Amino acid sequence: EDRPLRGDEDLDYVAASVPSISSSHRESRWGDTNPYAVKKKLQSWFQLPNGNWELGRILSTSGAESVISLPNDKVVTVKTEDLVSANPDILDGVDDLMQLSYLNEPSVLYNLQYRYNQDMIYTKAGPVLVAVNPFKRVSLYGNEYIEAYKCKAVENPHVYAIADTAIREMVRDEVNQSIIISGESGAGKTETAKIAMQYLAALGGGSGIEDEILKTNPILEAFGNAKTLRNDNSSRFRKNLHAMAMAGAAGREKWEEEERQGEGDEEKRWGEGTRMKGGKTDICETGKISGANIQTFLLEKSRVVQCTEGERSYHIFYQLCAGAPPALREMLNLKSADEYQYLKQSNCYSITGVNDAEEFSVVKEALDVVHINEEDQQSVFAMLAAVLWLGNISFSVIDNENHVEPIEDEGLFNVAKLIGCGVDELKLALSTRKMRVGNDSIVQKLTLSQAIDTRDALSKSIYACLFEWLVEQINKSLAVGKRRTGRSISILDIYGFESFDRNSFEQFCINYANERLQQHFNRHLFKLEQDEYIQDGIDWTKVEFEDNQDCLGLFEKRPLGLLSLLDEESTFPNGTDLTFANKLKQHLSPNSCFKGERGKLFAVSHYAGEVSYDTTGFLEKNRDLLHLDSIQLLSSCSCHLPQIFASSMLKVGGGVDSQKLSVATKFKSQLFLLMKRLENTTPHFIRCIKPNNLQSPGLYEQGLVLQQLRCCGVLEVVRISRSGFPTRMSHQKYGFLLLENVASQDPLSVSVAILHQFNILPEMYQVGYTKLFFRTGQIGVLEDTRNRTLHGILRVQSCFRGHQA
Ligand code: AD9
Ligand code: MG
Repeated sequence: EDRPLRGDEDLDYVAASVPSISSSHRESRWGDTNPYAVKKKLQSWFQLPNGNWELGRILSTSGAESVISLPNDKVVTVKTEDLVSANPDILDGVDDLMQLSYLNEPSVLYNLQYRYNQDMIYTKAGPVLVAVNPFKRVSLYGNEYIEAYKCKAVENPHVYAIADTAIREMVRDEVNQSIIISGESGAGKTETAKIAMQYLAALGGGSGIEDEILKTNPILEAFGNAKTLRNDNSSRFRKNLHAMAMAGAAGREKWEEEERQGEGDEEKRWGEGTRMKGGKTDICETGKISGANIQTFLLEKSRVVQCTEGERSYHIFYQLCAGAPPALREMLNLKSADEYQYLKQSNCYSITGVNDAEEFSVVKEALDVVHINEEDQQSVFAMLAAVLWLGNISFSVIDNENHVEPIEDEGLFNVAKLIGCGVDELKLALSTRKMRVGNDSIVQKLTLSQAIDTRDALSKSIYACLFEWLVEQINKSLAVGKRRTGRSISILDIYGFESFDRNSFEQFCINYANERLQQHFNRHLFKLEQDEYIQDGIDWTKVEFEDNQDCLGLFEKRPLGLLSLLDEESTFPNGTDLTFANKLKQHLSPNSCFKGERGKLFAVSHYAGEVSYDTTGFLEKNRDLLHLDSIQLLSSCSCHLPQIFASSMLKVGGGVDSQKLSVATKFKSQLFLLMKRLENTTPHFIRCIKPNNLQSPGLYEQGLVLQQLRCCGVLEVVRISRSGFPTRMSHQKYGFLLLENVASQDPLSVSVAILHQFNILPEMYQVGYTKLFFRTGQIGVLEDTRNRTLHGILRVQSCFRGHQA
């Protein structure tokens, strides 16, 4: 007699062959009355005129044309070649996109949406974690979850799981780790970085270092974040948090011992929709945090003096105006936000749901935690007030050549008092410039627009220096008395690729950085793929990968690359944005990634698409000059912060006489340092996706998501794996489809027999030691047959059960 068919057993067989579908998902599907309705076999993706994909049921196919019915019961005739294969139902909502048999765009979009609708915002794409912003509180965080991931009780994709893997690999391999988070504005990078930090902090470290690390967030966000049209709490700088942790040989032994103890425990259920494996692995002893360091890049200085309608300047200004206690208000002569020109111009003072006065106390408390003393805190607030008052300084014309002088009013007096200089010196610094002609120095008077530029440049520099100084103080506090031994985990919160209607110098720098990071990403993925092929004895030369080296060359080549030409033109006294654009066209046209456009425009073919840049303002932003007169003014001040700022500016510039480093050059060298650091780490990638532009929950716009998946390299992962042999199966999986009895054969021969039986072409697969590797799409026929066969088995089962009853 054949063995009796027990429903559960075979269900498990099916489930087991689709690795790690979450159990809640498994249950909801298996709760259906007819779980194996083989509907996907007849279904295909079809793109509607609006670009969205719909799942259509194929009613008939006559070669070139197919008739399909759409979910709204509309029946349309379409070209068969426009149809894109849909995955079998069984693969709905898999937690790793690589498990999809068909790795096409609609399938990827659908899978993410399927999960998003159930608040499963995290999904793996092979080695990459995709996080779709929920724009609402989701119950996925907190100590209970942290504990569960720590003891590996849950396996669902999560930031915690990434952080946990990073810590484990750091301890096990004694290699530094990095968690690289990217995505466009509002996608959730900063929140994700905080979630990862939460996990690291929960490891403890003693002496309050965990709390200090977490308290850096409110400070950096107050001084470096602002409300923009895209995100109420947009970071206007990028950061790398570098957490030092203990990872020695002793730690490793303890670790391995615990790992061994954790093995072999049976599965338990934990929470809803999660799978739990018992066995506690306490990593606290080994991965303890011993210190940290924060590196920041590219603070958007221009926001201090200029911002668009409906946006705000940095949060801290509004917090100070709203929350400063009376004594401080008096000392700084503080007014309300709407009395300062810099804050007034954008006509936006508050953020829905945010109380700036309360936030001010949070920041103050955080400053205490990172050991910035009361006196220094007052100096910080004085610098902020000075910047606000600078914005209120206005000028009057004093001669018929449009030369100006600052008006002696409240603004001027307050600035002089707050930075500690004489009113006359301040007036002079804002309205004249010393020039050197031969060995003589002459004084030139400034026109109105020159004076305003000088004033604004001073405000921007004070703010940028203040930000840098704060970061430095935080770093001192995070490092004080803490051992710098052991290994580290870096958490990078960086700009994603940006492409707007008008793209300027900022996008130019950001996209250049992304091009570098993309290369790092590609090389890492390539290596992972290659390792897997080699391990399984596959000929990996049959796999081709593209690289973005050409585009990087366009930026970095010397002397004829975008960056060199920009620096060269920035040092020419007669250089303008137009002469710069022309020079680019003259020298770079042969590069296939470059396209000259009319006037001041040029375009670059980035890995994520073509971007057209407008060179207007490029040279000035790149020079970022603060006149020597202003630096000298600051160094003559009696307050200590302005003095520190002046000396740091002189240091960066290499002394009084030398040319200051250009912004692009400084950025490039920061980027190189960062890349060098990253190259010595094991990277973990998190890609954040913004599902809609309204910052509202539950809304998933396919087109928007698709464009981001493309830009942040998720589709690249898919593409890279498609260009190889993306579908991998164990040798046994299809054994039962064989017409002959194969029970006695070894798994490898079973595989070969199946390939023959289904006439799969030799170039379409590779037989590895442990797995079969298929080119993309090959698995469809096998999968259909398998489903039909299983469907048959189930029918038999239900008959059998019915019979028993
Ligand atoms: V920007 O480039 O700095 O402008 P980010 O950093 O990518 O941007 P941010 O982390 O600030 O975006 O997220 C934007 C908003 O999305 C947050 O203020 C939250 O309201 C919301 N968000 C993001 N991630 C989560 C989450 N995991 N859970 C709940 C979230 N809300
Ligand atoms: Mg951010």
